[in-house]
Amino acid sequence: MTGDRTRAGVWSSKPPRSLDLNMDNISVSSSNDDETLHSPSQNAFFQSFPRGISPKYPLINYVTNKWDTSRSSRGRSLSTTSNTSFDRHRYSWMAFILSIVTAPRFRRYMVVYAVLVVFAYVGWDFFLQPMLEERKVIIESLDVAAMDKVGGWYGTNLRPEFADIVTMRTLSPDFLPRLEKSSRRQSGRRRLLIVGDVHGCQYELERLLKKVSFDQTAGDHLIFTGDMISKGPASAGVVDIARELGASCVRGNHEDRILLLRSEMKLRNILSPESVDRNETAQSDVAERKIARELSDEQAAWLQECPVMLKLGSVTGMGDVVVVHGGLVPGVPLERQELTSVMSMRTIDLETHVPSSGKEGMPWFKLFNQYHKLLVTGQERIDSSPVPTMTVVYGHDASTSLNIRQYTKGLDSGCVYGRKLSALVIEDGGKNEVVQVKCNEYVKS
Ligand SMILES: [Mn+2]
Repeated sequence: MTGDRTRAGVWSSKPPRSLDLNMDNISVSSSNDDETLHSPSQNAFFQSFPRGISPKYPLINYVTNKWDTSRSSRGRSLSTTSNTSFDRHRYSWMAFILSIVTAPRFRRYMVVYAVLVVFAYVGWDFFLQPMLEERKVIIESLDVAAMDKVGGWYGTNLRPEFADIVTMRTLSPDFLPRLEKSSRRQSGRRRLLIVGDVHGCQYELERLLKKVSFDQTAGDHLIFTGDMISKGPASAGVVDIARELGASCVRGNHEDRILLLRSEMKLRNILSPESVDRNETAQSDVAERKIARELSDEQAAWLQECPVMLKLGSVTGMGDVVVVHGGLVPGVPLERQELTSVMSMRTIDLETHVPSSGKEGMPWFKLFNQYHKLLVTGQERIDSSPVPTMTVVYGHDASTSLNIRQYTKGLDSGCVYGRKLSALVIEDGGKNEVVQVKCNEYVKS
């Protein structure tokens, strides 16, 4: 202590030159008087200290190493110690949390966890939960016990007879792919080429046939799922190709309308191009009348022979295959399906199973697939004999586009809207694949 005091005494009487420079550094913040700082006089030296402190000890004792983190060492007087311990305590907690948060690894993990949480939430809310919900309502809809509540399901009533519509045909078994994959030595293959809605896109149809190297003489057979005509540029041309290649077809809603319109126009003697109705240009079906006039009697007669339902028979790996344009109500025998709905259905009412061409509601193919899944699992519980399942190949639903499911194969991929023309190719041995070509946009969707 005495040594300290003596040294303090020495300094207070005459501070060395070098210390003068140190003083300069320490007192910058507390003094705004540069003149006095640089003066060698002792008064200036003492004035530069914070008030209340007399330099009894060497200056080094006043130096702390908290200059850049502790607030109390800067703004406040060194002698006020009552609050600093509390502040330091609080500070150490904040510093602790801050050090965790600012650690690079912690931040990295936080980002990873945040992303995982977001993914889990989105996955549940947008995919898993709606899927489970949908499955639940479909299974409830197929519950036989619910049938009585609405007085029975659709399809048990008699349908009206239409004289001018071919209801059903069965494809010749000669066209069906063989059970075994044909070897090269075997004469002729048997491929089935089922093409979705062409809508007069003749050029695209030609390109598709070329792409799959369609060869009628080698045993390939062509089937159309309906709506070969209307909307696009060359309805008659598409019918000509189909006739040339000996194709099979089903009646779509557009064939149905054009054929009905054409026979009505024929009855009224306004089918020839010269006999255009005076009021006709004001009517909404100008485009359809044009197509009706474009088709020759032979082309119309060929379309007239397209059935609403085409049974293909049993195809390896697909069970019984049926081609329609719109869809089928599950659980109703083909003979009792309502024809207009078969040509135009998109959705189905969950309570009554009444089909509709509207886009809002449960798509018919979801109910159809679930119905057949339940049929198969229910059968498995009783015995192990294979269940006669049915696969529907259809078109019509351009808004859902290509839609390949276990028991339903939707092939309308919106060719006329500039999307794609699709074909389901079934080979010997039952192997099947979808082949597509890109289309020009003929109609704005
Ligand atoms: Mn259609």
